[in-house]
Amino acid sequence: MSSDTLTLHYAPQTRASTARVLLDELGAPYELDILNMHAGELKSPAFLAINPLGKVPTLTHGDTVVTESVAIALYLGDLFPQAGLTPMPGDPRRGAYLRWMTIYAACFEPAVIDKAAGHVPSAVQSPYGTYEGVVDLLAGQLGKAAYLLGDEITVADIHWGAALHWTLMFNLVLDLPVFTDYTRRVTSRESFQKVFADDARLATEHEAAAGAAAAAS
Ligand SMILES: N[C@@H](CCC(=O)N[C@@H](CS)C(=O)NCC(=O)O)C(=O)O
Repeated sequence: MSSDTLTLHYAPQTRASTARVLLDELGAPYELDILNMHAGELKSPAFLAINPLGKVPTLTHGDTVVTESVAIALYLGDLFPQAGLTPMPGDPRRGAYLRWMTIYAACFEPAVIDKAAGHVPSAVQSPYGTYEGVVDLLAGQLGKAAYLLGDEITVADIHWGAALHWTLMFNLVLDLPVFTDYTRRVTSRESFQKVFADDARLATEHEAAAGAAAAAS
């Protein structure tokens, strides 16, 4: 393994799946370190030494460790600009790109997690305002064009398409056509379909292996 190898520490059917789709879309060479979440492998000492939070996705690039899906997406997008999916500095879309990636981590995800937990924080104290405000903001943006930043797909759409896929699946956002059409447009790509299929296989294997280990103990 060369020192600049990209390794995605991975568990199927998690936020790490998005990073894997993105690596494929970018044409990046990478290795997968497949971990069985059901067997506790995300909390093993070896993995905690890489990411003390014991979470995936985690990306290592030589000695560099990148955690947090949005940071990983931004890092990879900048590393592979030749794929044509990254609004790089100088591109007029760069500001909106950074804004929407940050809205995902700082506003959308906290809002849907609060919603799932039945927690309604004060709109003034909450870093995202209200759940309804965030969802309306997103619906308004997606209603303007085929993709988040216009007519061309970017890294931001790989991220948001995957996010809407799981939030629609868990009924955390309303299945408005503006969300379902966009999600279908993004996740029908070959890259997503390949990862979804492989994840289904891996998840079945992992559950069986964890079940067998539990039964034997
Ligand atoms: N804020 C993190 C969230 C990562 C996260 O929660 N990952 C989940 C899988 S979707 C995980 O690793 N869960 C395992 C655990 O907490 O034990 C990110 O965006 O990367």
